[in-house]
Amino acid sequence: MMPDQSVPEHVLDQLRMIVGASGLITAPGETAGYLEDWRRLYVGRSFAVVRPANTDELAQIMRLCHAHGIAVVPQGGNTSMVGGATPSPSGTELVISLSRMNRIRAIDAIDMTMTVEAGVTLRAAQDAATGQGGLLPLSIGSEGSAQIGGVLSTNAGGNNTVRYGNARDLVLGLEVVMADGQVWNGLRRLRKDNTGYCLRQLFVGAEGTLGIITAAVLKMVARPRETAVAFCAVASPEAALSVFARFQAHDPAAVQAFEYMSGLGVDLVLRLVEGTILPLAARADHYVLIELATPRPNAGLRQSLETVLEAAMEDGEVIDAAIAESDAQIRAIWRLREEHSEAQKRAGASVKNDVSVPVSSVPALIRGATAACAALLPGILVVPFGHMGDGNIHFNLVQPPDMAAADFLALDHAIMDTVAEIVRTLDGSFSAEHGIGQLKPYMMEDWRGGAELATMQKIKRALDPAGLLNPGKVLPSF
Ligand code: 2HG
Ligand code: ZN
Repeated sequence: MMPDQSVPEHVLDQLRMIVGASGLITAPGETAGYLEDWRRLYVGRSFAVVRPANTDELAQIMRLCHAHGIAVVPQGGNTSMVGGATPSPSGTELVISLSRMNRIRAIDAIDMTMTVEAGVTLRAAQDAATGQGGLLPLSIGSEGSAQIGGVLSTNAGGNNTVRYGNARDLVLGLEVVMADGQVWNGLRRLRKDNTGYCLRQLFVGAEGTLGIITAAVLKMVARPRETAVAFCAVASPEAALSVFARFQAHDPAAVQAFEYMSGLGVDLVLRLVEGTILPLAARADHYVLIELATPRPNAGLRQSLETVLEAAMEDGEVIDAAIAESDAQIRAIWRLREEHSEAQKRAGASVKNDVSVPVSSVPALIRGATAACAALLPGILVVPFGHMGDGNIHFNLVQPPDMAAADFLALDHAIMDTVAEIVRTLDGSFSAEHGIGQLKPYMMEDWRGGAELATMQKIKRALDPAGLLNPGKVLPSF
């Protein structure tokens, strides 16, 4: 692709001067990977991808873009589920990749904090925390590629929300480059700091529409001394909830993850992802994965697992259970859960509903939405799974095998609306952890309209009056 005519050549020259020749990518062969989302729902265009090496370079880039009215699309690991980091097809937006800003600036085992740049992958940040005897308690399927800037900009949730909250609960400080190139250095490491509006929480979850996060101070927690993991076939969604309640009652501080999987979803993983095995004698329609962990010494977690599961078996809630005997078995059990996205991608077109309801309503969600989707399209594969312990279920639907993918995807809004209707009756949310991106702004008016959306629009106008930051994402208009 030739550079877009609306971008003067001298702007490209100035960008090159800021980041050096290797920091600016314009060759179509090399930009392609930045222009398509992980799900392959969107293919955008861009005249260039710029890769700043530090905050100062990014500030200069934003000053230049501000002066010329050039819109930008910040991008981290490009793992968005909602097209949040993909430019529009206009070709006029500059993609800013944060991946070169990948330094761990500081780590403090007394403060239990780490200061990391936006381009550090979540896994690298986790490893650094582990290296200091701590734990960065955020775990998501894409953690090998997802970068801290994107993780915070989307307020990622993941598997440990039940215990530690979402990404925003781990943020003590932020450094942000604003739309006009100003830098806000809010990299404070304070546990208490009541000094006016909590600005950092504005940028967390804003999907790069209010400013670009360049670094963050994250909280670490004590690393577990013991971990115990079980994979169980359960009799029903209600039984799954009851098992969760049993573990919460037994030792709420030890529940590190409580994940639900449908039988059909696990079938897909076993069929389509090599090296996965079911650790139980027979398949079932519903499964849960329980992880207990604690920094307490000699906590006897394995015994806790056995005690609670035996009682649940006696009451007919748990049909069969496998308790991991080694780290390898823990990893094998987690693979059955973490390969769900990949297996569903391999099974054909899918529609994702990243929804949440109060934890107590998860069974009603699973039952209600399963029946409604089956009625909408007979043969549809209903494969819900996810973070039952925090009420966030990925109510995903995979195309019937004999249907054309395009025909199935033409029904995406009908399917999403069908699930949303059930979610609404259960006082839930239409986007629990993946955000809004460009897939869901059309739902904002309906779900967040009135004072809430109007306030968001005012904030957007105040911080980015020219609409240069990640246009078309989150808000339907501003
Ligand atoms: C997960 O929990 C991710 O694995 C992805 O949030 C969910 O693929 C999905 O829908
Ligand atoms: Zn998830």
